[in-house]
Amino acid sequence: MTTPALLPLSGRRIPTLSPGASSFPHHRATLRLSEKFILLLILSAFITLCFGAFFFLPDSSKHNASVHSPPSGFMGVWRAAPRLHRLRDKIRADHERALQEAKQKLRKSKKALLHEIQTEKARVAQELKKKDVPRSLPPVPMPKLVGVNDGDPGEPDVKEKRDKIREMMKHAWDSYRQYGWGHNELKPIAKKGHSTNIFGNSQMGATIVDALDTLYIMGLHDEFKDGQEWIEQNLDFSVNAEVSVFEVNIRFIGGLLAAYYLSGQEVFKAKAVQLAEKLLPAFNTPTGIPWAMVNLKSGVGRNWGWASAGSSILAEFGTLHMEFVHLTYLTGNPVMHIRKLLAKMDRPNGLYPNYLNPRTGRWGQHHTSVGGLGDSFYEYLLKAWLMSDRTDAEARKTYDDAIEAIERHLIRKSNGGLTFIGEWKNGHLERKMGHLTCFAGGMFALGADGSPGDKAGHYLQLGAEIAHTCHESYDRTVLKLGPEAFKFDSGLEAVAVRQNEKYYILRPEVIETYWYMWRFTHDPKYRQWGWEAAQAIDKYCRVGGGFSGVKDVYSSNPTYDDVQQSFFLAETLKYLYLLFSSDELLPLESWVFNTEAHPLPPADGHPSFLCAGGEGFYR
Ligand code: DMJ
Repeated sequence: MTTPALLPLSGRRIPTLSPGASSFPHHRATLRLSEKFILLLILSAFITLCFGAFFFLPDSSKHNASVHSPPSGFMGVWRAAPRLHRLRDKIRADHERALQEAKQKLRKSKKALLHEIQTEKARVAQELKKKDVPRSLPPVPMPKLVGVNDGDPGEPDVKEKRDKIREMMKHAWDSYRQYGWGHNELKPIAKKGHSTNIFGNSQMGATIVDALDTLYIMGLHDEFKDGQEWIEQNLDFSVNAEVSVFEVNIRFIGGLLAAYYLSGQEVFKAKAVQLAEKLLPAFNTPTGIPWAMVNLKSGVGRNWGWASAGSSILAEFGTLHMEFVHLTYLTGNPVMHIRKLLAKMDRPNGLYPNYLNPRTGRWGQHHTSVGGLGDSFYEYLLKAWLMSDRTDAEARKTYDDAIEAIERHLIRKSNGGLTFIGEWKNGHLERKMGHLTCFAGGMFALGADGSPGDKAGHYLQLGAEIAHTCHESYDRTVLKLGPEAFKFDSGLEAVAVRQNEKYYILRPEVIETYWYMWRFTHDPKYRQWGWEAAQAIDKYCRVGGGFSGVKDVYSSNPTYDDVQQSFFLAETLKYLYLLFSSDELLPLESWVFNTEAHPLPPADGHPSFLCAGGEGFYR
């Protein structure tokens, strides 16, 4: 006897055995699939009918129930037929009404329809605005400030120069007040407002915010009050504008924080926090490396179209620490993560490429620069350490290592003996230096104290050499103003070659380095060089409606670019003013200047007002 193989029963229907040879099944134990399906269909139709009858006509059925019918049971089902008619009629009526409404809408003019849409949009925006009320901040005492004084230099001739710088600031501000008020920047020749894509299509008064602390330290208090009033009444970040995260951080958050610390006016603190919260969605990327741009309203971020392989830019995502460290109480610090991620990555020759893809976490093009695209990343490593009262050893080490690699691969001496910082492009050194790179002289001097080994003197010397080279780039022009970029190649020394590198747009970097060098050495040549630059700016860039950049510093008959940049008021004039003030005004032991020259007190290690603890910053 064979034992039938045991089959697993699950999922199988075992056929009944027929007694004869016939294979025709006279009787079936179960239904066919198609039969089951039909039965199911009938059943569900019946259930739907009952549901319709009982629930879809709630009002009338209630009414009927109370007046005519027995409360429940069999009779209820009988009553389903008239209810079904009513249901059908109701559907027809609804249909008809919707049709009429649609016809009416179509009869309206395009203008009326647009108006209706706009009104609805405005209503929704209003609703959203109501929800957008900023979180209230904990009450905390105002920091006691060191070095916010007059800074009288003593010597009358220096005071005279300082007064001249103050007068230039007045001219720049008054012109903006008159012709560009509320716009981001000013066109001093056309005498109207100006803006660039870094501010999106917004009108956020960039010049007002950027200039506030300069006005304050120059003692221009009426102008400061005027700016404050504008901010109180008009500065609104719920705008549909796609802005540069970096620029908004350094100019607006930095400017507002500095204005708060100098004046103690709460409005600046509140606005800085609101704005920082608007920037946070930019960090929403797979790696946490922020997008270059973010829409302030929608929070959607993206990168510049021109950046290598969809990358974020080193100098942009690497220049957030100083400001965000002051806001950790409310925003956390999404920025610390960036440094951690960079520390894990391989670096070609120890150098940081300027491009990093925020999706993949991979470097883009291998281009390293201490000027545009890279500059303030290095600056903020050093300043993170200073902000922490020199406790953030990781920041200091990262800075020291980066500078060592830069010295090894990018810094050279020209045939004429000028020290310059070139750019590294795919394994090749380009012997060209940008005006932006000139800030590095001041950075080397600032970082000298605290550098590893016995190298403080070396870095102060390096700062002095860069200051000298950059001064040469000014001195070798007709206008005594520096070009945007200059070469050290084929017999050329510190001069621009290409036409599109000959412009000067009121940039601060060279004067910034003079000021740091002055503070650390008190060598009078730095005041002398600063004064030369101030005079050249006043002579060649001053116009009726403010100050303008010039297109060719080698031409005795320059044409204007017709832009008064906000950083001219925030940085160039501030550094000049400080250069002719005493060191007691904003001493470097108590203040760290962000990359837009906005002075901030150290925050880490201190219970700063916006950091957890909220005890205030006392020194
Ligand atoms: C400023 O906005 C900042 O200094 C920034 O770091 C780079 N350059 C401009 C001025 O040149």
